[in-house]
Amino acid sequence: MEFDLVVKNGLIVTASEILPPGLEIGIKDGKITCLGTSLPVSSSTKILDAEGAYITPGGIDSHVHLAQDNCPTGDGWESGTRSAIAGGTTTVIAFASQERHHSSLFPVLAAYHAKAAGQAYSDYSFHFILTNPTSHILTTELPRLATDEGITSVKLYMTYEPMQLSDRALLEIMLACRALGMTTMIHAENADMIALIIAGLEARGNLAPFFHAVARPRIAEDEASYRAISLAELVDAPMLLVHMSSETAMQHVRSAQDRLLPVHAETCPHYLYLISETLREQPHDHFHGAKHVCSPPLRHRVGDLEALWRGVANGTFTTWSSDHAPSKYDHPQGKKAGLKDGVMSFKTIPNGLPGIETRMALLFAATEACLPAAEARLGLPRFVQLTASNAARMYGLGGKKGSIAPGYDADLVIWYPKGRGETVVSNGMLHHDMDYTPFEGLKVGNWPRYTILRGQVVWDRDNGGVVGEKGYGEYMKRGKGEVIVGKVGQPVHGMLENERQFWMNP
Ligand code: DUC
Ligand code: ZN
Ligand code: ZN
Ligand code: ZN
Repeated sequence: MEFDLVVKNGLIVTASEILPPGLEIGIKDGKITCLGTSLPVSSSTKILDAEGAYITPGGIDSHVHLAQDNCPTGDGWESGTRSAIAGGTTTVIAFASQERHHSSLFPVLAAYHAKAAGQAYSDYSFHFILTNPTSHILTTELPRLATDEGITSVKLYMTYEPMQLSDRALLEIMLACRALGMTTMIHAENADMIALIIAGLEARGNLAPFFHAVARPRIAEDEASYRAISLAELVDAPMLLVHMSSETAMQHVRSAQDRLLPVHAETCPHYLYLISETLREQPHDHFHGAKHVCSPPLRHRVGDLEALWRGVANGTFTTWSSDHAPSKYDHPQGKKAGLKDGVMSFKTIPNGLPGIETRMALLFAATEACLPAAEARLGLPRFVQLTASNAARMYGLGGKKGSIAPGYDADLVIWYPKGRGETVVSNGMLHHDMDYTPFEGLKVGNWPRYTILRGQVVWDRDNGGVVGEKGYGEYMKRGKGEVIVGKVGQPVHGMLENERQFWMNP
């Protein structure tokens, strides 16, 4: 057996264990073909010495917004995926977004493909945001999307007027997705609670960035999360709640999982590291809080964060995604859209934070330092589940991405040996096309030293930085997602086991 590349002297981490030292990774034609000791090398084999450091699967960021029409000032595909590989992410799943007036998904998809084609440094795929789920789309287009286009997940919104769906629409989509083996992702916030609070804030002139967080309290997320779980339970559909930020909402997920319902949850670095205090006015800069405006908002207390860390450690959360939703700060269509003629309004600040490049290092930090909420550190296998393997399985890339084993794409992150990767995050070191990072000044213990995508070193931090090429990233058609938590076929609370047969297909 000839290898193109052999990675040696590393400690290989999978979703279940740290493999014994001495195992080498043999790579041929972009795939891992062998794990073994003393692998044969020829004159054409490249050797990469990991120097005793951990090797984890290339990251899969399953929640990324690139070149969406509603964030025109942030990253496009080139800068967004360049930033991804520099942070150890080899696959991004971004959104193609239907607007209400779009009666077919295919022209929308073509437009998103056109934006990404030839631009990507990382591999990529799309989820579809559905805002107008006509019966034609549900019965004719979704099946084609799943089978022909390899798009097997949709994101649905319970809030935001241009995107919000009724409970009935959510149910209809869940049923359609269930039949196709598609995954439903839900943005859960109670739209009417938020609208009421915003009206009250407006009437009182409370419009500085901080009031964005006041307008979207935890209870709005808690109620909508519980409702989304109930809707999914009724129709027996696997579901994932995206960007969760609330302890109570997380507990709703936990108790659904205790009942073996197929309910999954995602959280993001900013909810674990930042609090809403950063949205407050500073004496020198009244508007800088706009940099931290995202939905759900950052929460108020450190205690909120500690609870979420427990969910990260105990398995409640399935995925750790960036929710990279970049809008430049100093740009009239970016965050400064909320500041006109000296007058602030959080209502017109685009929502979302950049974080595609910092995602992996911010969770790796929890494997090296004690978690805020516990004496324990996060296990490395759990790090792998959260950053790569669970997303691969849930979103239909299982067997190809997200693990280090023969047959898988050779997507790897090689970290620094302990003690050598310490990094203070600053915007200047990042590769996105943004004028700030919300994590400025945060210190992490390690950073990806090399990122390897399908056998090619695309990030070499000490020798050239981004050494991959634009356009090397490929579009990934995805298969059906796997249910990772619980199982389908659970009876609804209080319903006879076979009662669904009277009103829905098995
Ligand atoms: N939802 C997201 O998924 N990202 C950014 C803002 C939002 O509301
Ligand atoms: Zn349009
Ligand atoms: Zn959202
Ligand atoms: Zn998002």
